[in-house]
Amino acid sequence: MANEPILVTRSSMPPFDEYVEEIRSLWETHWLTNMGDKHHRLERDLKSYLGVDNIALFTNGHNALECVIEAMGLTGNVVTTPYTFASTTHAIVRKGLEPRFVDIKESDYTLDPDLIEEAIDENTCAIVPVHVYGNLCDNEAIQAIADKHGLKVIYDAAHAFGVEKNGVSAATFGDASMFSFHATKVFNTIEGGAVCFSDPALLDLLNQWKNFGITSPEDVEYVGGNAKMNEFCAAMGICNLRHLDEEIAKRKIVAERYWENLDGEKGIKVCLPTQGVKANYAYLPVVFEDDFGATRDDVLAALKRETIFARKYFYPLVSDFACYREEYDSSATPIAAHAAARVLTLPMYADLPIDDVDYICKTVLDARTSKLELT
Ligand code: T4K
Repeated sequence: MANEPILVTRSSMPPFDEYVEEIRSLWETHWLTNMGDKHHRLERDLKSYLGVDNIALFTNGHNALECVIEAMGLTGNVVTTPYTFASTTHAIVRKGLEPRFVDIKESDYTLDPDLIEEAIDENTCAIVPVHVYGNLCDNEAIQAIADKHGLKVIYDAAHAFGVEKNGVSAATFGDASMFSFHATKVFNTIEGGAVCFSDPALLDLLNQWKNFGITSPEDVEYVGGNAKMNEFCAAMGICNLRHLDEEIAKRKIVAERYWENLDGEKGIKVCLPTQGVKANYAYLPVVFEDDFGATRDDVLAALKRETIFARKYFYPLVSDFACYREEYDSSATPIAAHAAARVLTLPMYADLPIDDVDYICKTVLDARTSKLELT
């Protein structure tokens, strides 16, 4: 049994004194939120880190996604994936749009471009693909379809902070990309999120939509909400960003040890980075195929007995949640259904000791024999 419980992830935090130093000025200014100095500074730092011209910060990734849908004035239906966190679909539905679920690719669990066109009709306004686990979607194929049909592309890039393809930042893909800066993400601002976008005209709209739709001191043009990042969260982001490359380098060592231990084992499918992609090692998904010798749930239980808490990201499919299952049939997306029924995300964070990785892998592989002993 592990000495301490090992959870699926652990938030990255800067040295305590560094954060205290960063927030010291707030006691002088008493400026705590509503797009203050820290907020502006983090925007500048992120533009530079992500290589983008336009960014808007938010309270969280979910509100960021809702806001960009609102700011683009989208109506109709949206082609998207059911293999994601509830947030992606909820944002679409909460903004009055209809999700059209399309299946994913077996290789990396991202939206399959070959299936997108079948789902498009005259009421389709956008494609919302997800760079799930930080695996990049086939952005070129998706963009070609969007251009052909005059659709917007908004990436749910919640998992893809810092990921690049052939030296190009994923934050530049499509019309917009939403990032989550939740505590569980590679880069966190405690809670937070951002939208990076190509059309500079969106900046004012996003800033207005996240601030009650206020357009001038005496006018409110939109029925906006409140989704402004506060100064304490922005300060956390400023500090965490300074250490991010080091954190990702440590994650790489952890991920590579997992792959060394697990890749090639019968019935196990891991997700290796694609050629030309600079990965962020956000998650460690493993699919247990039927010939592994134990089911995904057997493995989960075996890990739990050792106080190791893996998670079933993403099971069930969003289309199987109680709030959607009446309207959708998950057998229409068989590859997503197959992966959801067999996937586990194993513990992954920068400071996860290599000995623990070895122990987790041993427990995973031993689940085959303990299954035999139990039967
Ligand atoms: N799109 C996608 C594809 C997403 O995955 C997400 C969020 C979003 C959109 C929306 O972005 P945000 O609005 O959240 O910015 C977690 C996160 O809450 C959620 O942000 C994330 N995806 C989702 C995949 O995972 P839970 O309910 O599974 O998290 P929880 O509380 O069980 O935490 C998991 C583990 O993380 C814990 O066992 C320990 C560790 N942890 C957690 C917290 C809260 C920490 O180390 N520190 C912490 O503060 O949803």
